[in-house]
Amino acid sequence: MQDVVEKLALCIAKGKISRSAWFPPDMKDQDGADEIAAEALKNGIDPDVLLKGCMVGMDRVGKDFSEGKAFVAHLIISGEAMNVVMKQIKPFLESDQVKHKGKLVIGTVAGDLHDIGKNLVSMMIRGAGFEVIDLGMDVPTSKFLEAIDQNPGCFVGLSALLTTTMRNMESSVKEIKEKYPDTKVLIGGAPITLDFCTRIGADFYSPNPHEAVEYLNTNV
Ligand code: B12
Repeated sequence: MQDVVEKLALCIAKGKISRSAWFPPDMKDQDGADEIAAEALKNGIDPDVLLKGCMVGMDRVGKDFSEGKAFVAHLIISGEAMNVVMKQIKPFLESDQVKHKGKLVIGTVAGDLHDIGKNLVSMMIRGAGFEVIDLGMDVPTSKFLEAIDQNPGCFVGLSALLTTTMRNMESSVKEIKEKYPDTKVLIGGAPITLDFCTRIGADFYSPNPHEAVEYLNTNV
């Protein structure tokens, strides 16, 4: 079983999606995440084992990214490799055979159409074993409140890329905290700083998804 975890983690970390994928060149003609997952499920291996492989792989690439050793393109291709595995284990996830660690409701704040960073964060957090409820972009505060109401105990992630929409982030955090003071709110996006996070009363800021995963793992 450890063998499956390691093989899958390697494919995810290196972005080897399937046997026919040309990337990465040093894994040419080797099985990718797709084949390894299919074979494992055929042999009756628990989907949790595959999820673990995804988590280990995404964790490796996430660490490299936060240390500047990997780039956005690496995260995207690793995410693609993870998605082919997730597609195969989705039926098990839906039948509750895999337990999620917790839930995160995430969205880009009102007025903001930038979702690339938010999608990366979602992907990494999903890869870490959390259920992610992605509300998309240009999300009004009322939608966040509705989602929190429907998912008691969830974490909330807000993303903003424009200095103008940072104001909307501030008012979303204020309203969320007024109505759900115990809900932990994570914020991020290129113009966001730790100082801003503290000032608006959010619980956590990170410039990268990896630290957000660490925060969730320790606070779940
Ligand atoms: C791509 C892009 C667009 C695309 C967005 C497509 C999409 N689907 O996202 C399009 C073309 C739509 C766009 C539109 C606009 N854009 Co634009 N855009 C960019 C650009 C080039 C890249 C942003 C990006 O995706 N970066 C890559 C991702 C991975 O990084 P990231 O989002 O920062 O996310 C990382 C972290 O911040 C963190 N993170 C992000 N969210 C979260 C959330 C949580 C909870 C956590 C923990 C972490 C976290 O993790 C991520 C991974 O490390 C930036 C310039 C730049 N270099 O940043 C300009 C930029 C953001 N855009 C800008 C502007 C001005 C605009 C427009 C107003 C342009 C116009 N005049 O129409 C419009 C606004 C539209 C709107 N209402 O939102 C300005 C903003 C300036 C400012 N000070 O506000 C920038 C900085 C360009 C510039 N130098 O002027 N844009």
